[in-house]
Amino acid sequence: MKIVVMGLGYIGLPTAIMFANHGQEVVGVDVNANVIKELNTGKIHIEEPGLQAELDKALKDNAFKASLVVEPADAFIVSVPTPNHQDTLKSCDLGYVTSAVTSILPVLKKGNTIIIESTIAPRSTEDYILPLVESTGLVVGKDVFLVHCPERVLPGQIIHELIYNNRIIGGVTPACIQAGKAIYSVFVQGELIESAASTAEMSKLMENTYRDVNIALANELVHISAELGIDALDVINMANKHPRVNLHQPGPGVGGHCLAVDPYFIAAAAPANSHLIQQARHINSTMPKFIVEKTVALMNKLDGQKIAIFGLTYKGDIDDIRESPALEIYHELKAMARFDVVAYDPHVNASFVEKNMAKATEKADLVLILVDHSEFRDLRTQDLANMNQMAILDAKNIATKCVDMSHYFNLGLLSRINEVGSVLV
Ligand code: SAJ
Repeated sequence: MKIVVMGLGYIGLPTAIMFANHGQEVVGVDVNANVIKELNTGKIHIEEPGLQAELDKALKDNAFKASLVVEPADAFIVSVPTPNHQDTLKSCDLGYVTSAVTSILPVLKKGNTIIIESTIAPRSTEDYILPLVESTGLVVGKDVFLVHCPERVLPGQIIHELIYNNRIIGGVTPACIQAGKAIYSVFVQGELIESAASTAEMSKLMENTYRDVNIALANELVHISAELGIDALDVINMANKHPRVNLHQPGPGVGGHCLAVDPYFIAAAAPANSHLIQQARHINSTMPKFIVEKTVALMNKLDGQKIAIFGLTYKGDIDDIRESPALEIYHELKAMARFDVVAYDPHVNASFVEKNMAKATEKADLVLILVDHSEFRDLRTQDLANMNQMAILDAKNIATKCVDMSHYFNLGLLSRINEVGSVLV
């Protein structure tokens, strides 16, 4: 089978290479000429464990090539970004998807299958992509097959999860589902679950929305508990001892390209019926502001000058700072021009990021932990001995070996900020 994969990013590239290394002839298409050049000379442009070795093998076997141009094939897999529109409800921008599909149309033949892997708003396959495909005169379900098959992999474990995760095969017609199954069964060992295209779209979006809403509930609990003087983290621990309760963890906000993006696609598609989802987005996207307020309140109490921010990425143990609430907090505190703000992150290489922890904490009045990097788990009070005042605001509840500091606050203990007087150690 010949497969064209459109979009060679975090999902498209590993997918293309997996097909190539399972006996298929694969052409990876991207609009970025540099990416094409690098891949054809054997270099991957993204960081993903095991992927370089997989590309080496695919190139050696002549099973994969990268190209700027779409070629005739048996199947086309579209894996391009779907950002939010900058409209009020941040709806789904299908522009890259429709332009990828449009570029396939001139080479589309009877018997071909088009699979959309990009995360898309509910009903996009049937309402927008189907008419586009049928504008060629080919009939979907009879002449060609159209499928939405959302990806669900976690960066860092992509190759393993591509093979072993279940896949939802959302067909526009029963024949489309079968065409999709035949393609993924080449290498997927998880279950291939048959569904309608619109169900597949919505289930992908709801997986991430479920987490976003659950995190918002935990963050709202932090607000409530700060007001009432109750330890929110203890409450979560207690409640989660119930066999059917799984409250998520609060934090400085929700980042990344999935949880902070996908719920808007649902909300924008059905604004009058998505109050909870919209409210959850509001709660999570205003958490950075809340953390800034608490930081300023604490710094005022401490009469402090220097803040050492620990962690800038959107979640722990990764190097990705895009859509990061931690970065937003850093910029906000910097912009106030009231404090000396230094960012320390052992995972991030950027000129404004301090790589030396001792330098970051030197004469600091507060360590503000915003990311749960594993390194911070081992942080001890004596590691911070060069601080001016021994204070930590730990928004991820990770520096648990530092709770004996003069001032240690996590999101369960915010109400105690009011009790702080200026203490120099
Ligand atoms: N977060 C919290 N509290 C929690 C859990 C997470 O504040 O209890 C925050 C994180 O710090 C981060 C954000 O949420 O800022 C998102 O992190 P995440 O680990 O929940 O998710 P992503 O965006 O890295 O990956 C998700 C995954 N989806 C689910 O687990 C349902 C992944 O499987 C999907 O493939 C990916 O979205 C995607 O592409 O949609």
